[in-house]
Amino acid sequence: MKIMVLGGDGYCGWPTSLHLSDGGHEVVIVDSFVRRQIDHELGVQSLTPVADLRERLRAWREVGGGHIDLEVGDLLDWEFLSGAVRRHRPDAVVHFAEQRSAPYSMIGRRHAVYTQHNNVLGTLNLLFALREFAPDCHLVKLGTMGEYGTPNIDIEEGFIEIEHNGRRDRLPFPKQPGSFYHLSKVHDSHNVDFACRIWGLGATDLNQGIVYGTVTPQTERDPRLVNRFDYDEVWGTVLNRFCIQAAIGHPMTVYGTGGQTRGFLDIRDTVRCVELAILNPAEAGEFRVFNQFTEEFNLAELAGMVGEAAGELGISTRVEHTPNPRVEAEDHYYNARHTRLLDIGLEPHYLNESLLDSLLNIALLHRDRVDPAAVNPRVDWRTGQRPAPQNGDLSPAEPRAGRTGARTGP
Ligand code: NAD
Ligand code: USQ
Repeated sequence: MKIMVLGGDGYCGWPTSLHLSDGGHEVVIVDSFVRRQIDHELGVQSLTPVADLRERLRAWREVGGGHIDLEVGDLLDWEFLSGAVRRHRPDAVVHFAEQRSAPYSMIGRRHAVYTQHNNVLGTLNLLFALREFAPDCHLVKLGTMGEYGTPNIDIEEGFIEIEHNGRRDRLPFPKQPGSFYHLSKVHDSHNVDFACRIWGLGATDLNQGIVYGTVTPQTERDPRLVNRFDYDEVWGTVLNRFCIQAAIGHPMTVYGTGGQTRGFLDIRDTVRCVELAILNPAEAGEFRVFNQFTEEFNLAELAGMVGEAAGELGISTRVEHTPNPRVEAEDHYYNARHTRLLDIGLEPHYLNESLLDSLLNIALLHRDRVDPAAVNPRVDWRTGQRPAPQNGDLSPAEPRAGRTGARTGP
């Protein structure tokens, strides 16, 4: 199949592109590199040294992985995006290309506006490009489990059967997201659902949980193929953060009581879930939702698991319950259905099998690259950004939108 991977330079997009290319698909990466630019503005960097995308693509060819095409440009640039879709006429588009940090979206007005502008309008441009130039293309859109929030009932996969005043219907599951970023995903879901209903597009919304790990069988083939591993307070997801904290002797920063429960999955399962969705496409006019995670943990449990695994390596750890910078329920009911990907063949990796090899060992290998100033939380949901410590500036220039994308090849 011909597959466009939007956001193919990112944490999920890069290993997914390699996995699909390895599976014999023709892959085209689309990326504006805005994420690398924001890292630069925030003064943070991946724990793992990430090569330039063209160097990554060269390395993939040199290890026999084959050719991956590249389109450099912004989804907000209609001429660029529609031109790329028209030229390639993909069978499937995987859409990762969004600002994906909840803390970033809560720094202040500009960051909230940037996040929703980039995410919602980028997706809207994509829907129009598909309608005009590739109406039969299957859209695989990355959503998030955080769209649902933490309701006091079981979470279904996208839709719920409701009986109200004696009548029944199947309706979108209620959404109670917890940040302007998570809200952007809800807005996207509504727009994609609507486009499927009125234009007959086929789409899968993958409501992904929190991803951990960095290694896939493809990224291991050459050091230049290494994936990013974020640990700073804006981009680092919780488990990756606990592992680098353990590795550098920093207390694990559990926000509040640690009773917050979330769905988690290994990056190796992310790439497989996306492939399974592509190989089992939505029908024309169908908008379907898969909850994409494999295990649920609360944060106190997670810190305990990291502490135990670190102990096996002779590393002692400490947990610090920091005042919660976020506004979120800390003790709540959580039970989310996640059977649809298992039904089409997902064989999950489990955390207790990967904690040492794909997390702690990577954190230890690169611990000299950790900037301790980037570790503690500074973005507060109520007040926005707090004053910077010694270094690390959280006042980026207004992120630019709508830059002209040039067509390039590797
Ligand atoms: P990332 O920041 O590492 O990658 C996103 C990529 O998209 C970057 O390379 C960035 O340059 C590109 N991009 C962003 N806006 C763009 C635009 N307007 N035009 C072109 N390129 C653009 O993020 P990630 O962790 O790989 O997340 C990918 C997707 O998966 C996001 O949509 C995110 O919401 C979703 N997701 C991620 C996680 C997680 O734990 N990382 C969990 C659930 C869902
Ligand atoms: N947390 C801590 N300590 C930390 C960091 C986070 O206790 O040092 C807590 C947070 O308060 C939250 C939980 O851990 O309760 C998860 O935080 P996170 O930063 O790992 O995840 P989140 O902000 O939800 O965002 C990440 C990705 C996002 C994706 C989402 C999936 O950045 O792109 O959409 O996970 S989900 O959480 O299922 O919505």
